[in-house]
Amino acid sequence: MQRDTQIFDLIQLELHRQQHGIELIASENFVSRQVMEAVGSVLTNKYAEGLPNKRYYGGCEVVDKVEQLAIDRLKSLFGCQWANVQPHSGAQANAAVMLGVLKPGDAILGFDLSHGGHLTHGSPVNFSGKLYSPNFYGVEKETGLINYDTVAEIANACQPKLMICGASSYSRDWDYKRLREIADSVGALLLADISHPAGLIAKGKLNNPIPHCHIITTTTHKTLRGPRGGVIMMGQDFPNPMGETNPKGEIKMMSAILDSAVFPGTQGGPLEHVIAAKAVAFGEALSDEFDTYCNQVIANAKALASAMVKRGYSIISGGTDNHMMLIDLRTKSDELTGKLAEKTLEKCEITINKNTVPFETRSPFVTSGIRLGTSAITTRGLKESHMETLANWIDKALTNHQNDDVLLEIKGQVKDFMKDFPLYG
Ligand code: DSN
Repeated sequence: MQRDTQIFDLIQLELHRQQHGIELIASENFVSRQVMEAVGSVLTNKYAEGLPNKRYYGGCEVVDKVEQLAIDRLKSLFGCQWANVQPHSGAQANAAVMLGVLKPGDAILGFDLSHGGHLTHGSPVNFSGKLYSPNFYGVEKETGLINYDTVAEIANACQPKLMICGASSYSRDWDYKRLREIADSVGALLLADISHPAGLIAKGKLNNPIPHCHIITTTTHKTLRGPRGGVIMMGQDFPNPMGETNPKGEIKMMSAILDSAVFPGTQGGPLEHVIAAKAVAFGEALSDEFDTYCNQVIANAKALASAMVKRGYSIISGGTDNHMMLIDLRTKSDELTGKLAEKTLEKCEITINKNTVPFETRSPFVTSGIRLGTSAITTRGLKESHMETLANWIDKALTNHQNDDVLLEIKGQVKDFMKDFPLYG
């Protein structure tokens, strides 16, 4: 067969883009070569509907071992009793949990998307907001922080069946113990979607949701530095409170409910090549080297946040506990929008994303904020001492957004600088 040069030339271009630029998108990272090798392996050819040793297809003896390794490694990484590694993404993991524990129309309570939450936590444009009755909590205007007393009041008012914590742009840690008390007080199940900080949680750098939340979902490709995908975990299995029974009339355990909500509930055949890559990444994350990496991710985020504050930018909540920060550009300049900042920095090969800020006044396509994260640049090898340089470039670019000569000059400097931090060299 002829080589598909159209596609492989494009992949080469993307490799160069990743090598030359500074990647500050908080949800991205660079996987190891062995993670990519697993994703590109012959396992992509195999159908394996079902679970290890309980499949609907023959020839699964190898993928059974692969998937079991992924499950076992994930369980030891997070110290959880049960895991399903088949969700194709974080959104699929959340869809399966909701299908498993809710009926259409049930009330759910999640963190408002415009305050830092996620689409799948009840946004009206997402299945979670269309199929269920969404309610939201947010951050306080003055502090940029979640007030748990307010969450308790909202939960009491809306009586959710499922409470969701976790975010895509909240730079502070979560009080899972308090959230569980609130969930218990209204008889709700508590789901933690730890997609962003999962790697940092696994290594004990942030509060641990496993002992407090009934169900935990995460993507595997952010701070966890694995292939694109999702997983579902439970610290401990428990009888499902919805009272669903098996054919023998016994109350089904939640693990059985969630397994069948993934398949056949919301997915068909699992992606065993991706599951193999998840296993590789979980193995890497179990290492001491990954612990050092997580410390550096946080140190870099704190250093970048203070370097930006020094230059007149305001961070929502005043700082960061994790790998990211949400910057409100309005304190710096009235004309600077998230959209303009994203486009400007792109011209310098600095990749970020525009982001709504709490109590946003602009549309989600324009926004007043940007989100920066340090997972990917830390994988490249950048340290705290480099964050002043990055903040300088970001600030210089944003204050000279109309001057293409300045942007071109920064682009050249960025490219030279990143040569010292080789990627897939
Ligand atoms: N798109 C992801 C993020 O950037 O946070 C969330 O799904």
